[in-house]
Amino acid sequence: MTIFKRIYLYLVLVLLSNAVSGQQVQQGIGRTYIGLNDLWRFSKDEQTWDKISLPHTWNANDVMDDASGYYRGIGVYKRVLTINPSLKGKSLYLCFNGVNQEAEVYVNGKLAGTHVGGYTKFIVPISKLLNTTAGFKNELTIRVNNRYNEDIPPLTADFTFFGGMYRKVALLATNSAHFFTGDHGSDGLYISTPSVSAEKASVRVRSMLSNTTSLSQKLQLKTTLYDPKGKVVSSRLLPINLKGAVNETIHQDLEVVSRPELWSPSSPALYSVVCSIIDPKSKTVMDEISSTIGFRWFKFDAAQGFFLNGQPLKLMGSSRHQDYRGLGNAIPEALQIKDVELLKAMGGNFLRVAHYPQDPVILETCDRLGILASVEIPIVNEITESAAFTEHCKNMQLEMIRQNFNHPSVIMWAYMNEVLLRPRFGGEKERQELYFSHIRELAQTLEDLTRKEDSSRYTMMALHGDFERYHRVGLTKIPMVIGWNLYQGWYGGELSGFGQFLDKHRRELPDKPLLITEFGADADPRIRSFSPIRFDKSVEYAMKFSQVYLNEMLKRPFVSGGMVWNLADFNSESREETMPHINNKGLLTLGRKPKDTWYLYQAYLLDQPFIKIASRNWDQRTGIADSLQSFCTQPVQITTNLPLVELFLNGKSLGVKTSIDHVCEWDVPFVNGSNQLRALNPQQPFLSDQADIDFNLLPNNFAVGNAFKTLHILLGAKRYFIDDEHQILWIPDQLYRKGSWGYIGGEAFKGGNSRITYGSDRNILNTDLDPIYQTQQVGIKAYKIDVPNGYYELDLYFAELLGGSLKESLAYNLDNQVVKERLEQQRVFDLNINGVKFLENFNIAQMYGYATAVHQTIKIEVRENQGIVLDFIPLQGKPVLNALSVRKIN
Ligand code: GCB
Repeated sequence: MTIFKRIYLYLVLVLLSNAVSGQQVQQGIGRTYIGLNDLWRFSKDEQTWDKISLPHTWNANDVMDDASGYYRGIGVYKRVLTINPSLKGKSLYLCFNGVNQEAEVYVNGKLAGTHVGGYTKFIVPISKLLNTTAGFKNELTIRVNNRYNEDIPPLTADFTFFGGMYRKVALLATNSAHFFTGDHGSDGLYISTPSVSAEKASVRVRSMLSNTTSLSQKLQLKTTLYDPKGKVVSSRLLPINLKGAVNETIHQDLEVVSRPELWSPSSPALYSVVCSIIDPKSKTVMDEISSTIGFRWFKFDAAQGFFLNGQPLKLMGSSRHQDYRGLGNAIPEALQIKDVELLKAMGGNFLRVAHYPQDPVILETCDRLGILASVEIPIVNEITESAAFTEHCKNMQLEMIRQNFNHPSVIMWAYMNEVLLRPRFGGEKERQELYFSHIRELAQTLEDLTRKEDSSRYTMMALHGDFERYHRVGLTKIPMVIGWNLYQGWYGGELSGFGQFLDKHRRELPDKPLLITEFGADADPRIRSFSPIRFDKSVEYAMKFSQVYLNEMLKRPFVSGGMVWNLADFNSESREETMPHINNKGLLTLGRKPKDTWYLYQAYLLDQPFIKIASRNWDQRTGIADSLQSFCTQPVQITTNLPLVELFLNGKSLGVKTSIDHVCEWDVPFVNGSNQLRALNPQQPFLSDQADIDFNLLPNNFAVGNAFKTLHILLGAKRYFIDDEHQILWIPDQLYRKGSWGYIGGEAFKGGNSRITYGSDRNILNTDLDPIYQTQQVGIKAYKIDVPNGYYELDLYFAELLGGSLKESLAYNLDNQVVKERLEQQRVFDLNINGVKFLENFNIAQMYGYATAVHQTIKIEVRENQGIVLDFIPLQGKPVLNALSVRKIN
């Protein structure tokens, strides 16, 4: 074990910058980082190898296929490393920013180090195993494993545990005297600001030094504080004597800074501290590290919320996962930085880095942009009661804190997310109580460790909405701040339950500050509805949901803030629903395209005047013409932080509306073809927004309506579906009306759980267009389409939505129920089209399997004004139809 000789030097030295300036210190940073991100080879079986560059994951594609699960096992990376002669004699390390989740590092076949945990940095010393002879090809082998390991969190979660070396790797070369690299992946430099006020701020620096030779080295430690403009504020020079191969920790208090520029969201002033180890004889810098810091003070108050630098500040923002469309978690830094910039552009001032520490650039960007943050380790849903699990949790917490200690953006360290969501030992009361006591113990251990490591920040735990359970188990007492993940009106309950829950917390835990660490509703941008209802996945329901939640939080001062779940959609391999494998509660899509809800948050959070046609993304619309009219009236939502908005359609005013909860809504009479919308504030007409909507007007009555080309109908649905891939617009079905179309008989399919009012949320196999198959008319007798005479192509879509699975609800289903979907009896039917048998003894499950897309096509001629008539003849069970398309050929 390393022995640290501690040197306490509080207030001992008053060496000012001019005392140092006389020295001729040679410039140079003393350490070299060389990126090792190219020229890797990767293999799962060590037989066949792919050439790859970092960042890399082996799961970018298999998480999106129909087969359940994704590869969780070993992946091996190999690379040749030749050492430049200039690095001979240096101390050499491999620095990994993130490898998921177990890593073994070999140099020339010998084990150099191991690491457990997929979300933190680690550093492996390799000098002793390298051959530094010029031109020698050292072999680096990194064996990575993302298997399920019951001793490593996360165990289960609503996100994907992509395997791989998915963050950057570098070779670090230092001189023998250098800043310590062995402290939990940190830089060995810890800066705190023990007291900060508008008048003055103090700075305390703890640096860890290391000598890797047995020779004593008499050196100097220079510590300089620079202001945001790069001007030296103070500097200290301290003689140090590294006697042999030792590690030493040095504490220094820098000169007090008077009238510091404070760090805040509106003015994120960053100072920096540079620490150098100097050889006084040669005047060279042996090693140098630096860190930005910020001066701010803050507090959480259970009654009045959060205060930054003495001023109340509602913390509003989002949580974030780290993956991206097509890339899994292996995403370039530029895209990560962009996420934080987007959060700022949304008007957010807080990022919950969830559910694990993320790429170092995330907090760097938060510091730079003035976004406050919390970071947490990935204990999600449950724990394992083993000493190894506890040790790994403790180590992860230490790594997280030490690696990110200097960030002014971080105000909270957190460590458990919804840990009582799926308590083990359901049927065994006593055993479950023991399990609860182990969770409590682990929580207390992590709480104590965190407070000891960092007394300047708050601790936090995120709990799901089962207030009583957490309270009874004693978890509400442990952290300094409680984060609630609340989904009333989504997974269960009513929207009104959200405000009631907040008040309950205030009543029952009057001394405990709270944040809403999660709230959100799925929003599939391809799904739209004029009768939005929870779990229909429509953007419209998510809009309504967000308005209620934002209003309730903003009007209660005791709520310190709220983080929408989530900034962007993210991969969750086991999810099914309209967009299988994706949790689409994001305000942005997986490719970071804004949804309507994004504009709503901007309207709520931005200070500068804002108007946006939120429905702008729904720019390909369809609908049935209003009776005897040449237009179809559909609502359009404009989001704004101004009181009034005027909307124009193709240059004609549709009137001025007063905004309610940051939204103005118009019934817009869309004409066939292009429709130009323009929204402006009458008082500030220069502030406007424009959107072009292409409308496909469907005939109200085939006999009198406009020419008709295609029709795409979702049966048993109350939602529209935009198949943007094939540019097809689907509309919800209607009861048959003469001159038009619609079903006769039957009822909309209702899925196997209480959340969903129509349709199924199962993943439909063999298609990416799940919403076409997820709704259905059950017990349908007939379908009529009163099209004029001519030739038509008719497409019929089926899927057996019942049966084939009896599965436990997925971990993320907060209502925790068991999904029972059984096909009680065979479903067999015939289908006649215009009197001719088209399907005989049709048994979807038997012929194609369960929840599998079936597509049948037929060409027909319609004569004698008979239209198209589908007759369903039940033989066993109830006939069904999921969707149909009609296309006029000529
Ligand atoms: C939660 C979890 C989060 C899930 C989210 C959801 O409460 O903390 O990991 O992704 O709900 O969307 O269900």
